[in-house]
Amino acid sequence: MSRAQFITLEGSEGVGKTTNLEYIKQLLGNKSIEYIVTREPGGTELGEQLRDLLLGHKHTGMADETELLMMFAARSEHLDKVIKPALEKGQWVLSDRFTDATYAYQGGGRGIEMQRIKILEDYVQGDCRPDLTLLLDAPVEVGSERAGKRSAPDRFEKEQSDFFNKVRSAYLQRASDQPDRIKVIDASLELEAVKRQIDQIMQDYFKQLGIQ
Ligand code: T5A
Repeated sequence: MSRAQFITLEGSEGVGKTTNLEYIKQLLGNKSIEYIVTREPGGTELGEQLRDLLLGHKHTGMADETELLMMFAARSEHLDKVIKPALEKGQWVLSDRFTDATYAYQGGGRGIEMQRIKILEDYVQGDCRPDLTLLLDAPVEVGSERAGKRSAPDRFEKEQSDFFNKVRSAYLQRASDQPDRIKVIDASLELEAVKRQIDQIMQDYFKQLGIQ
């Protein structure tokens, strides 16, 4: 049996990460794989408090570097208390966002040098990286419309389309740099068509790991 896998879901606002996470849970369940589901920023008591500060509107003028460091502070706690212990116990980890989001939002969106993010990634994570990342990709207008229908905008959702175009480009750049790990899914299609793409990727992945 292969070791427990760390899978992340990424994409900009409203592309359908939370919706499709449910589908991935079903696919793992069908293979009788033990897993936990978590999210970033968040996933721990402290991380969820940091999430409230990051997404809420109390600190609208937060400096970009502060935002970056808070993302990694929440991540450090998340790795220590949730992700690493689960993987060590043999449970797969399915996370709604992880460090690719930092490269996309704080790097692409805010314009912080990618090299600085890499230094923090190495420092906080050591050699812990996702094994597989599903990047749900859709034009910014599609995601914004879907997210807008669902709830009031958080601090990030208040950004303009220029910001989200940069986020999307940074994600796509990472996918093109790391094609073995990051699989791009056309999330602009109707939900059933998105699920079919996810199913194909996951079945190939199971096969690669020798999971029947
Ligand atoms: N962040 C996070 C950083 O800046 N740096 C970091 O390092 C990290 C980790 C987190 C915010 O923090 C930022 C990024 C984010 O701004 P979040 O809640 O994780 O916030 O992210 P959001 O993108 O805001 O999450 P959403 O819940 O808005 O989007 P989802 O999960 O992608 O979308 P979902 O599944 O809720 O779907 C939205 C709506 O669309 C419908 C759904 O039913 C739902 O109503 N839908 C579809 N409709 C039609 N066709 C489809 N194919 C559909 N798929 C979903």
